[in-house]
Amino acid sequence: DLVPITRALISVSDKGGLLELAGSLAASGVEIVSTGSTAATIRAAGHDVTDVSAVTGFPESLDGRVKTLHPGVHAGILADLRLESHESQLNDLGIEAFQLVVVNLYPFVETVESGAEPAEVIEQIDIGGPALVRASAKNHANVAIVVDPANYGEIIDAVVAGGSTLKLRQKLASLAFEHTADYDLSVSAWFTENVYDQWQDDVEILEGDLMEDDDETGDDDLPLDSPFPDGIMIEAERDAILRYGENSHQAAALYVGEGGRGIAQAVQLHGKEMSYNNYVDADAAVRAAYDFSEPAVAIVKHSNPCGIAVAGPKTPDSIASAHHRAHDCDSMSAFGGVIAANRPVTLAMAETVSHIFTEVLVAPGFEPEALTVLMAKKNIRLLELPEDYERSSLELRQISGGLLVQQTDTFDDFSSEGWTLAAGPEADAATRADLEFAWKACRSVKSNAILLAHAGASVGVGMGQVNRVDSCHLAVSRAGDRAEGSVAASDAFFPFADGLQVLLDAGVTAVVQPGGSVRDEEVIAAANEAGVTMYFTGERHFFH
Ligand code: 93A
Repeated sequence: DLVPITRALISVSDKGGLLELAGSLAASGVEIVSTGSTAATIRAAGHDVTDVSAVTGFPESLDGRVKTLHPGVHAGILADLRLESHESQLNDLGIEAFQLVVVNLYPFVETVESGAEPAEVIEQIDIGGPALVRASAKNHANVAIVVDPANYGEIIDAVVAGGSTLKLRQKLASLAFEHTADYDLSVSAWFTENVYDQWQDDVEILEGDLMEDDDETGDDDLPLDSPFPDGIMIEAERDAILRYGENSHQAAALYVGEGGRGIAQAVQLHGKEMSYNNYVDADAAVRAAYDFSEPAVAIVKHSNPCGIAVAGPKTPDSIASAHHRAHDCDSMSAFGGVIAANRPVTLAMAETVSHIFTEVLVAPGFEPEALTVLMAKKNIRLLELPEDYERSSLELRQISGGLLVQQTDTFDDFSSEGWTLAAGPEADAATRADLEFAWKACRSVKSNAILLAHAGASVGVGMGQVNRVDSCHLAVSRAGDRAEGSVAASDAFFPFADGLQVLLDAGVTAVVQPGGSVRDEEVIAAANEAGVTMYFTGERHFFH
């Protein structure tokens, strides 16, 4: 497996160690073929060198963009001379093989770091170099590839010893692929950070409006009213480049679908640019507040509500009252929150909000005096929703390699009329109203939602847990004393009695949940034992 070295291609940007290498190769009688300034450097030192253009019969062209990209070079690198057919083809084509290729790439990273303009950076994306490196590494059975001056000593030793061993060539090939992979990673990272201006303004992306494609095949299998076409094409226009995504190392942009009326089209009246997380939270807050037809406010942190409330009784300013009560649910979490109101913001509400650090306040309008008060705060973002705001009827979620599409959970019959009494006595009117409120509010809470409510306001919300018991603990501990005498809603059934028991022990007086667990009997027994009313709704409202 020893490959004697008689012909080498050298093309290097980093000229360090070059003359020593060329000198040793020349002394061993190796023919050196080289590109532009590499050839010039070697020649200037007095060694013989063949210009690559003499090999290809083609001038180095396009300001150096095309130097070695030529079959006269690449066939000489890629020929597997263990095969007679390759050898005879090279002979027929009059191409000579290389046994050694020495390349280091255009200094892309260094150019970026120097603060160069994009055009200059792009010129430093090496194309021909990586092609040489990868071709040689692929054909390591025949060719030794050196990408780093640190390995020049080894290859000089090999030449002197009579040739390269397979072991050495394999090691060098592995280093070579690692090198080109690193190089391309640097290039792609630079593109992600810098080249958004070149993004198409109109793209088909996985956001925005759905449009049926023309392909009718397969429709027969779907019910006539199916919202799902065979294929979907989504059209949305880039609206803004955001400062960054969920974290500062993630680039992000907002695309807005045509004709939609959702949060993406809210008009920003005041404040710093909206961030990616602001949009996600504002969407969640609006979803929660707009589930109610009566004046309601939701406060969201990390896409989960930390307070949802409707107005208290006999209040002169219902939206201000709803906000006050939503804030009181968990005032610690409300710090830095995103607030959505489903009625125009009044002066009274604005005055309260202006004393609470708030990222975003989104509403269908702002009274002029409210706007004056809020605009005095430079950190709050104010978003106005269109009057005809509507949630999209379909929800899209990207998974790697595909797209999940579902109808939005727009189920809107939250009345207790269709519920079944599963345990305890029938609830009185006030308790029923609270249960209906809790059942509705709990729909906007993610992942094992448990919501405790009293008098049309949440008093403790448990969410985001990987089991329902922990959500119960969380809801109860957040409610504190307020758990006693509250009602509870659970977005899905209690699989065991343990979660419910946490609520019962805390003094919850009535519970609403879908029911349907195989252990419903145990859960019902626990409620009966505590003398607590429990209704089954028959529907669940998972939200992940
Ligand atoms: O411009 S390229 O992308 N096209 C080529 O055909 C090509 N061949 C070698 N870059 C190319 N190279 C690179 O040129 C090598 O990777 C090396 O970094 C550099 C050496 O050029 P010079 O010998 O003119 O300094």
